[in-house]
Amino acid sequence: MAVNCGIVGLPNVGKSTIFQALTSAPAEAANYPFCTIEPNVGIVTVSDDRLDEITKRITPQKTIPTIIEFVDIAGLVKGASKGEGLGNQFLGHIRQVNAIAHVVRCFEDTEVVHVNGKVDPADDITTINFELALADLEVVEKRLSNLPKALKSQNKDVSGRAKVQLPILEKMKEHLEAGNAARTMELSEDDLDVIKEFNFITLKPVLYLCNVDEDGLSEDNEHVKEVKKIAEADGSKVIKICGKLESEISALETDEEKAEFLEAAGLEKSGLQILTKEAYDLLGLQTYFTAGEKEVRAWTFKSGYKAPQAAGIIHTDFERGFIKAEIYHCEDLFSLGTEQKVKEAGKLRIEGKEYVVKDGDIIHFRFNV
Ligand SMILES: Nc1nc2c(ncn2[C@@H]2O[C@H](COP(=O)(O)OP(=O)(O)O)[C@@H](O)[C@H]2O)c(=O)[nH]1
Ligand SMILES: [Mg+2]
Repeated sequence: MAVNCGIVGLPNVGKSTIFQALTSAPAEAANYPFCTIEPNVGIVTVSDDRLDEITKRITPQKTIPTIIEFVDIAGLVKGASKGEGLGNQFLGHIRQVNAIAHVVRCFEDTEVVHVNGKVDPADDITTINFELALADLEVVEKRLSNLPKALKSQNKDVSGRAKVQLPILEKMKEHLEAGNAARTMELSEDDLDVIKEFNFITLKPVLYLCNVDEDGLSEDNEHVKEVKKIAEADGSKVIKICGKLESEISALETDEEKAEFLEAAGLEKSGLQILTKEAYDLLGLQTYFTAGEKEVRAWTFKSGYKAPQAAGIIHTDFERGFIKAEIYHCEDLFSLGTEQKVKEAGKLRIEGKEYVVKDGDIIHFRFNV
């Protein structure tokens, strides 16, 4: 399942620094054939303690974590929606991502020029969000101008679709014109389904990423406090990261060195580990595992998936030919110690097509093609 998160923000806020730190230890691309391989796309493994614990108990030949793609989206400046900067090119990239990490400069450094001359998170966020709202507005207006024709279409599918889209898009137009993000509108699941085809940018979930200096990590500075206020009103999450520190950590060679560095800095996890985890949660993603002697592997699925859908993530044949799934939970493995003991304790279950997969399930699919 290809899941990706776009990194946006004004120029010089630290996007590329964070992106480069994130992707300094790239995942082995061969394991992830569905990924996009482009210079501004990085495949980042999602660290998961449970995967390490399963590996210890099963001792497979190899362990493959699940991943998330990060896309460094440059070119967002005032006027981007009108083609300023990299304008349209950037907008094309951002329409394709599942979630947005919005980097906000919350560090002071006279050596690093701010595009508007001073560090002002509220103003920066407004600028970016305004451009994104304008970009969506353009899509809405274009569709609205085509609707009268579509409404008169002989094709019932076309006219029917236009009819349900009309009131939603009209409401959305007003909302966007006021500079608001579409995600702050009240829209039902059905509404969302009807407008899915437009890939609205401001409907995507957002995570604000405060790029702070080292002091800002332990205590929120004024800039961070401001971002938190905005995010709260917006229903978005905020995390802090120190781009400079992350790039120092990522330059270290071994995991041991990285762990020592973090400990010395008084940190439990790197900002990047927190970011990948948060991005994962933001998207409502969960993990199940497959575990055999050859390979222990983590797989990403959307919460609510039933067993055949989850199987389809491994291979479409698994979904088509799904028969049943043998399932136990990783916590049972951790408490009982071995797969054999899990079986003896009666914790291994056979589930059918209607089973809703749980985060942390260890699954063996039976299928027939
Ligand atoms: N002091 C400080 N400088 C940073 C930090 N993160 C990035 N920079 C510097 O800010 C400048 C712009 O960073 P860059 O990642 O290229 O920004 P982008 O334009 O958003 O991609 C570079 O000179 C970075 O070294 C940070 O956390 N602290
Ligand atoms: Mg950059």
